[in-house]
Amino acid sequence: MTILTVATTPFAGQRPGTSGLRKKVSQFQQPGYLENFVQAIFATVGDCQGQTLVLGGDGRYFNRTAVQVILRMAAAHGFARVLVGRGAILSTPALSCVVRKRAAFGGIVLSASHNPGGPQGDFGIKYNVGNGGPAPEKFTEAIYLATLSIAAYRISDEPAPDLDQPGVSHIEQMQVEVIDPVGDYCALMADLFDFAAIRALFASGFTMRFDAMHAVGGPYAHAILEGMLGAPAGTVVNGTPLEDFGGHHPDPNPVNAAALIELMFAPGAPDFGAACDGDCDRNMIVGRAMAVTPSDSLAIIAANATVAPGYRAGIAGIARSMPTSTAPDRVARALGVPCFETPTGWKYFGNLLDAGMVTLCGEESYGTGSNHIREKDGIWAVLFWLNLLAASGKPVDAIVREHWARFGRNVYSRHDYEAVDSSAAEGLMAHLRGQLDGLTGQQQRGFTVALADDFVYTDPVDQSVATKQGVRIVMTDGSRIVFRLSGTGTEGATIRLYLEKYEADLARHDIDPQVVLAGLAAIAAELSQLKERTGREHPTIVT
Ligand code: VG1
Ligand code: CO
Repeated sequence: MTILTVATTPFAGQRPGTSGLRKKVSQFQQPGYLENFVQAIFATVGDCQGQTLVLGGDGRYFNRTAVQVILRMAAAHGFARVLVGRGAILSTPALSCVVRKRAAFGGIVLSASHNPGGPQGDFGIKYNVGNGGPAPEKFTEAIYLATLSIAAYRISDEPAPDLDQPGVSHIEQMQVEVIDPVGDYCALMADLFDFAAIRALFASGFTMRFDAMHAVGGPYAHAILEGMLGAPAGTVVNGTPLEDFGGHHPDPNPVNAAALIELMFAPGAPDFGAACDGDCDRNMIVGRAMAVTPSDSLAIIAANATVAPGYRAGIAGIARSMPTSTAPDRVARALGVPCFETPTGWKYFGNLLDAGMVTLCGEESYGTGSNHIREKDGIWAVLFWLNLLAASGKPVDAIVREHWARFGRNVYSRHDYEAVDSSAAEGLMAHLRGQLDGLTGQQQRGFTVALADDFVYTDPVDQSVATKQGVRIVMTDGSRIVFRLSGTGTEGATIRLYLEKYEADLARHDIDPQVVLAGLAAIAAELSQLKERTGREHPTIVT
């Protein structure tokens, strides 16, 4: 058959954000839109001849269509082999796992993660490099540059094979191998965690609810929790991936996973609750009447890392994104290991993990992971907690409270202002930046500003520099106010305001975080002219 060279013209705005290119499905459906971006990826990665690519997505609307197009384009670019998950499915962590295990050249993930799906929803595409992790920024910028000057893309005119049948077929000379999307991943999890102990825990009557939110985590949770670990059938709910996630945001936070929270806070709640997002790289951990703050979850995992067989030798270090609370820093100090502060987005953890400088990574946005792959990993975090519950014999809330008693509590909250007018949001950030020089030493509502800057990160491994990564105002007592604009939204701008206050006093650990953080929120609103500039009285989402 024939390899076609199709003339095309550039689309504006194909710059990858925090995690790949995310747009409305309708934008991706424009003729050539997906093709242009994929051509730009293949032009940037270098010689594809004879290479192996891994391909799959979170099952949302347009996933299959995109996989078929990418297969035909990969064949036209000389790839020898593409490993594609059955049904075009691979969770983000599973793709990372397969890239590493099969020593592939790279991978393409189709997902808009926690953003809603369906014809009216969002779609996304992201390139992962040979370490299994998201392409670093210099790479994504090169892809963007390529989209600006594109004149043609190459594609085979052969149809893509049936993606629901495991096995090998061909497009042109290229092998298409439809693989079991859960196999490699499940084997890796069984290596890292004490499955015998978790199995015994479930056998003893321990109860759990895992809410897969109709997203790609369902098949993984079914296979591992109800399959390998013997949790009773029905432990996993909403476990069949739907193209529109049942009309919900597949976002595991207390607002979007309200049904799980309601169950966990009601009388007769199961012992443990958890949820993952659209592509199963995020996790929410819930105990009886307690949702665990993601920053605390990272700190607790770090403090207890050695309970899991995969981490018995201890951890080399921790990395957290800048807006994530400093709770993990306290654990790192106690363990005598470094804690790195990176910009938002998992791509910044790759070098530290590859260099063996850190073992655990996390973000406040319900993302936790380790050096086992190069993406955050929702199921991994759930299994870590199960391993910890099995090893300690304690419930979630006791583990969290004991952690606070030992290290103090970093009271934390994120306020999101979604779909704000873009120029108003840019103006707010510029206004904040303009004040930074004069803030240090200023007193505000009982706090004294110790440091005010726009976060700049120099990668300790390759010395690459990322600038303008968020405005942070740090008080002398360690309290922090952080502002940044989201790089994953598809409508207007989303302003994220992150608030943190350290509370050593045990007696104050039960006060509502919003009450504890009210003073900092007021300072943030005043300094940024939030209400005046956005017209918003309240955040859209508080987590
Ligand atoms: C958000 C989170 C960030 C996360 C990113 C991708 O980015 O804040 O921590 O890495 O989503 O996660 P932003 O730029 O919107 O704040 V996922 O699960 O959407 O791939
Ligand atoms: Co995600």
